[in-house]
Amino acid sequence: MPRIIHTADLHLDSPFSLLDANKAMARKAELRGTFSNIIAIASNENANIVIISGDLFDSEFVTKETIEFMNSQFSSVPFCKFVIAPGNHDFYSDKSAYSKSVFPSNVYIFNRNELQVFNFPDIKVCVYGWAFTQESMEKNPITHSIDTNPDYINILAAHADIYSSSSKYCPISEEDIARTNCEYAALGHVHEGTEVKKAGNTYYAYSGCPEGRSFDECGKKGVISVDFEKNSFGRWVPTFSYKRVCRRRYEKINLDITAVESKDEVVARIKHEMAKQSLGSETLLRVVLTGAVDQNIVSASKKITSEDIGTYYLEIQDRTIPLVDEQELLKDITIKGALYRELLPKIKSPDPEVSESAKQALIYGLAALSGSDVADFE
Ligand SMILES: [Mn+2]
Repeated sequence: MPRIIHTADLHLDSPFSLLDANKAMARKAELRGTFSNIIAIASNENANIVIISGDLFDSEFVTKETIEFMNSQFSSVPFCKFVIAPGNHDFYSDKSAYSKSVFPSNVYIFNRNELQVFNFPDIKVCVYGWAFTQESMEKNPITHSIDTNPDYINILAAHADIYSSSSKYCPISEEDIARTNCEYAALGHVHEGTEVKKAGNTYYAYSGCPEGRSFDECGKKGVISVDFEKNSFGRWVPTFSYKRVCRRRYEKINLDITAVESKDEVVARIKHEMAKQSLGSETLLRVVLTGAVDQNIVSASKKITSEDIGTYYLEIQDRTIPLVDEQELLKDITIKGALYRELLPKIKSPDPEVSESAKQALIYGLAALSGSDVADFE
């Protein structure tokens, strides 16, 4: 029963510029750890092939340590073949790590921007695919239907965009996928993994990235494992399972803190929300505070740390509006009311910079008009 693991978009050696230098270095190491997790699955579950559908590296600049690490990992499962289809971030060129480094003999790398095939008679598998050879690839390499061998399991490994026919990143259509006549098309490029779908007789999916690298890549991440069995008509039938491999996860929480009375209450509300979503210490969390709130509490809440709530990283974003007696101010015929009515549309602006400066103007304005000391507002 042949078994294939499908992954893509690992982006090894990503800079993690959102984090401080120490954490960025730790995350780079963890990203390599995620690759080890994939290797461990391949090893423990006796996978025949691991398909890597592009963007294994974040750029053409790959450190020697990363290459050495990769090669020791590839060599640690000699019975497993690794097929790489370079993508737009790690395109194949004379200067790329793919052509400049020597890889173990169980690693197979597509190197042309047209349809190629690796034939593995020992396990009766054919892997079709191509490589990006520069940062973009506007042509579609599936120029005709493939005359696949029915005795073989036929796989397509491709970095491609199925969502836009005008994409600069190898636009292919569902019809193209169907024309490959493959049992499975293992796609890379889209970092949000998809369900397994079917075009003609070909199943296809984006595995998504196996480890999030920013708040654009939220949630648990993993790889797709595909098992093949022959049905009574002698056709290969795949079954799919998703396996989590990520070390950490990025998550966003929107929290309406209207009527909270202290920073501690905000901390408790964040923890409550984390418990509800089962977010643990591995989480990189962005909390967006909303609601009409006393700005002293908001200022204090902005100082909540990852230690306070037990996450790996915490970012607090303030989208609150100042707690004022809105009805009173809307009717207020003095300059206070005029100020409020003037600033209200800006306070409610979706642009956080506009909203923030309007809020500050209101806080300082109202404080000044009441004769109180604005220094308290920091
Ligand atoms: Mn990518």
